[in-house]
Amino acid sequence: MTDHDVVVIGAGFAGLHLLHSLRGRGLRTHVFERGSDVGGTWFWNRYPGARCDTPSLFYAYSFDPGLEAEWRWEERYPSQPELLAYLQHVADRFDLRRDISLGTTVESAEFDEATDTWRVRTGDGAEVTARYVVTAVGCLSAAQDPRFPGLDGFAGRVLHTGHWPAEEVDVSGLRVGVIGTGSSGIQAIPVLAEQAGHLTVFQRTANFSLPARNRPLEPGEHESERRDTPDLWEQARRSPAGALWNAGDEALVGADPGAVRAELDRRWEFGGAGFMTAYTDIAVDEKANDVVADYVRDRIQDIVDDPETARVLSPHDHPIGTKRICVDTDYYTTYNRANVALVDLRESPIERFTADGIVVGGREVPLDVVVLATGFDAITGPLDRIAITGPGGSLRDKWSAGPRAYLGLASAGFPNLFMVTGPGSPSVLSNMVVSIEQHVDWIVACIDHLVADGVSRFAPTVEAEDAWVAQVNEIADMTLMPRAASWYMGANVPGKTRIFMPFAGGVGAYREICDGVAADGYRGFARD
Ligand code: NA7
Repeated sequence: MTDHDVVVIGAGFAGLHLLHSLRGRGLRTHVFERGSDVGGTWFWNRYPGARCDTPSLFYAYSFDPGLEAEWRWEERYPSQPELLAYLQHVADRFDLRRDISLGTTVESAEFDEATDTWRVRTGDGAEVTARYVVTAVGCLSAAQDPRFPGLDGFAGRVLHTGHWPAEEVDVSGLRVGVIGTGSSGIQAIPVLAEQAGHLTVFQRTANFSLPARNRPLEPGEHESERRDTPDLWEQARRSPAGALWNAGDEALVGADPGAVRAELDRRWEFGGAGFMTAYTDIAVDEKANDVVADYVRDRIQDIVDDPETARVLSPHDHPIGTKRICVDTDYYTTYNRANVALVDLRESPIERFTADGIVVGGREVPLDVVVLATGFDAITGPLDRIAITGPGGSLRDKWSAGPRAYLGLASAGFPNLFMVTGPGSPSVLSNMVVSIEQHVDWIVACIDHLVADGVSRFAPTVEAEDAWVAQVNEIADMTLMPRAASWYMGANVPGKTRIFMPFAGGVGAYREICDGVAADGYRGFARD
């Protein structure tokens, strides 16, 4: 008998829900978590200003009405401390902690062909066996720490947004540099600018950012929205992005320009990523995309006082939305502060670090603290860091030319291994929590079925997987997405194969496909 029926790797949104659901089916389940507490993404990304850009109404579990009714979100968008408190509450409410080993990194998982079980080894040298392994490692949890020349000799402090220290970091009066202007940098920069003596932003690629218009929620606001939209969750589950964004149903191309301007103004004032759903063709038609991109560039010119700074902040090298759209609070106005400077790394690349700062374009910028907001080895990175070995070899080797997984849920040659929000699923293109719940429900029902049927090995066929990967690519190619050097494409990691990783066909369509596969007796999977 194995130590556990199921080992789950990770105790964030996915791992906690898995543990609760698998236990509910009577399966002996154990979770290993690298962090010293539950929370996953929301444990590690505790940098100043960290906040979710999906509204709190949707960025929550829907599986338990009692949990939903008792939790009160404070703001339109949940902050990192609030999300961490929510996940800690979930762990306690469902008595999950007794089956979670915190501070324990899974180093390897090896399939034992003799017994059809997984041997899972952890960093403390321990080994356990399990019939099934489910990875719940998140898509953005393997931080990218670029090795700049001279970095080790820098006398100041270096911090990464993706593994920010637990204790408070006080930058009052200090000279701070931020490298990176993705979502993390764009959220952290305004908060750091308020505290720091001086802040220098080192920008490689200008990004499009939309105002969040975050605000406290009125008492009863969630309740009234739920009353007005009784099948809210069901609509979100069947929607393209797993949240209701009041998406427009007309194309921009051909629409009256005055009406377009008014609609974009309205959405800009309302705030949030729903701006991107104003028209049906923004993600697929270059002409429509250009109109929206021009609109945002115009707004940047309006907000930023110095024309040269506004020019450098205006993105020109990718269609809007093809790199993850950023949602901010006071990002562009921050550049009007006297204590903030912008360095364009395209014109003056980072030459090296010295003991006292960073040399760009032949001049040294003196710094006390450097914040790396340099992102993640997305989607595959967290899985690559675990040595996963199936009967035919390692997952790392199999995926060296790009990830291959059927439905983003499982990979041929790796029996009894499931992935939550793996490559080839909507994952990062959707509201992660809705996608996580869909994957958890599907995986738990599948494992339950396999146990009942006494199946010893279950994995996708190569044919089904190849067809799925081809479909993922075809759909991506119908959009403008592959045109950007984005982390969706693996383009931010030196040497990583460039391939569009998530499924861009929408959460609702994807759910139907997964349900159809299960209803057809798990079409595309082979069993022994
Ligand atoms: P992102 O979106 O990958 O942003 C990372 C930023 O760091 C981006 O501006 C990068 O420029 C920059 N970067 C990365 N490496 C370097 C080096 N070596 N030199 C200079 N600049 C660099 O990560 P985030 O953490 O902001 O956001 C990740 C996701 O988390 C986000 O999309 C949300 O879903 C939540 P580049 O664009 O590659 O030129």
